[in-house]
Amino acid sequence: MSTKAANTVAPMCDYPINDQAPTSNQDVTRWVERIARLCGPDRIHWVDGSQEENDALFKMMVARGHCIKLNEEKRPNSYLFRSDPRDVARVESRTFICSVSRDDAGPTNNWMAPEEMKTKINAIAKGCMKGRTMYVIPFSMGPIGSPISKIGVEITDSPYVVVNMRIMTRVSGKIWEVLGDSRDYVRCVHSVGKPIHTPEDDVPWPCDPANTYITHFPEEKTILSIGSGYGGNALLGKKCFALRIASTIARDEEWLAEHMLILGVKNPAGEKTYVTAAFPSACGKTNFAMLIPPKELKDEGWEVSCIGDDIAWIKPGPDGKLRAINPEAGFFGVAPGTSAGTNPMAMESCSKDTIFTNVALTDDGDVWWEGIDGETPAHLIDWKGNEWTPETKDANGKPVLAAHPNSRFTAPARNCPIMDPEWENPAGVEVGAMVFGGRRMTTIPLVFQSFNWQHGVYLGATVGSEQTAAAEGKVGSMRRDPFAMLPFCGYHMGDYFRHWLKMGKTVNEPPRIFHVNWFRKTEEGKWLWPGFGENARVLKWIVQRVNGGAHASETALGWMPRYEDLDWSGLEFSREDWDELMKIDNETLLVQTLGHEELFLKLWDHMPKELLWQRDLLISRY
Ligand code: TSX
Ligand code: MN
Repeated sequence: MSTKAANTVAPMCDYPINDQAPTSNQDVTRWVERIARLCGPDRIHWVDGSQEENDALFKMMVARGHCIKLNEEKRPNSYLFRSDPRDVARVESRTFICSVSRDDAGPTNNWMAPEEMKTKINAIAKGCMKGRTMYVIPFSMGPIGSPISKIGVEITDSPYVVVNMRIMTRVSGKIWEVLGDSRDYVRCVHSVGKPIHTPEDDVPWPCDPANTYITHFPEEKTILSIGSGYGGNALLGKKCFALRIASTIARDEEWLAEHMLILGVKNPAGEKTYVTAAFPSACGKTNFAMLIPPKELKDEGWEVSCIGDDIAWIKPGPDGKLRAINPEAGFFGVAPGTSAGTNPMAMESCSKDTIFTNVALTDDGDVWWEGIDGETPAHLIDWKGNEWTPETKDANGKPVLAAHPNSRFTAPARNCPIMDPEWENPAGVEVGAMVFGGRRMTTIPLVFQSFNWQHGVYLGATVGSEQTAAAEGKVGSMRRDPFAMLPFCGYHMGDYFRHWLKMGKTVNEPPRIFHVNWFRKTEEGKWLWPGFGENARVLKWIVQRVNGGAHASETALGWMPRYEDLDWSGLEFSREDWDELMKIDNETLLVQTLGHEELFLKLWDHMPKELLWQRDLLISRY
């Protein structure tokens, strides 16, 4: 099926809504009919994921001035979108978990009673798609038909969402066959919240910041999002489904839906160990997911491959060991800071077939952002569509950024040269190690291993990161972000900790858990660790530990490598620097540990006592 006129129907819902439906699933068709009657789109388009359909959507968006086609020689099959300047990021203050019980959502989520929220949203959504096409997108999170995968259907009035979903998830008419008459799919409804009444309403990036709501109904596996067209607010398969809704499903079905990258490490003997890792934002998760080891380690036969850079669904396999899949099919990466130096594989991934949002445009029709390779061009069009030179200043005399700090590339995973051969294996890959980390300028050493699963869960529960200028919040202040899931857990964080503790018991040989910190500085403020590709040396020690092949010394924090336990070939790194990088200062650590209390107290009535005991044991070791 392609975008032929027969796929569309006449305005204002006085038309037969489901005459073109490619499925006879009545749960789907009745739901689509109900949403169409509420939102009043001019026509309905059942998305089939075909190339012709995709081409037609881009052609339409270019013609309407929604996006720019980039230079076909420099950036084949790629497009640039500029958002409304008010719609550039997820909005946590407008993100709600609407579970029946307020206690279920916990104190770290916004909550509203489901019926109250639906009444509120129905009022805003009435006629909100007037003048627009309503797209119905069938998609699979994970390989189509895999037992670990889950089906979603997103209704949206944003063609930008349709083309992004086609990269980030598996969008296909085949989904209807897999779904059959089942009601087991996640219902996602999205609208930019800006009907077209007059031609002036047809702006390139419609949105309604004053009436934006991103809402989740875990008991009904439903997501309602209105008012924003941006990333995590609108591409509902990602944070809303694969993390917030999936975390509640995982709690009930005894698996884990995590904000984790997945990578593979191959040793010279050809043995693969898979590692998952959770870091708060601005720690370089995508860079780590696609890391290129230094030449000397490559020459020894070490290889790193990528399974995913953001989300891991982790379930016990037939042998009781944990196996992970990447439910996504693409990367929605932050552009600024990405370069051949920091992440050559991401640069390769977005070299073609990519949607860019809020980056700058060069005179020759390519893209540019702060931190990309090469000289800064003398002239650009910035992310707001304004003329830009390196001298451009704002009203306060401050230099203007050409790309928004949260500007993005949406690139297909298949473009990444180091995708692991198993990345689409429906059975997933066996997880050998799990890594937690944060951006910690002081106190926390480069790497240590937990004593056991429960201690590892404590490490995950106490993850914290110091704020950079890029993030909101005071620079340098500590933000706790347990398991990097604080904004993405669809239920009470204390219950989530308990679920993790329980998984360690139900699983055969749980993965080993590690903590890393690439960001420690000297007292003079110099980076102690070169990071990036050199992190492969730490990865090597981690997988050797998993496979019983490396030494570690017991410390108060956990098992730590000695200088001689890391492979230093090709890197000059002195014993003195190592000692400073790995230094444990009991007095400072004690104060830090007391800082863990703040979050624990907030969650106190759901806090598993095991974690309080872990804290006491930790203190007793200082
Ligand atoms: O992504 C990063 N990683 C992980 C890479 C696999 N970043 C960037 C974070 C912002 C998204 C890092 N920044 C890392 C890191 O390991 N380390 C640092 C800190 C650092 C920055 C620059 C240098 C060294 C360390 N440069 C020089 O020393 C020359
Ligand atoms: Mn993420």
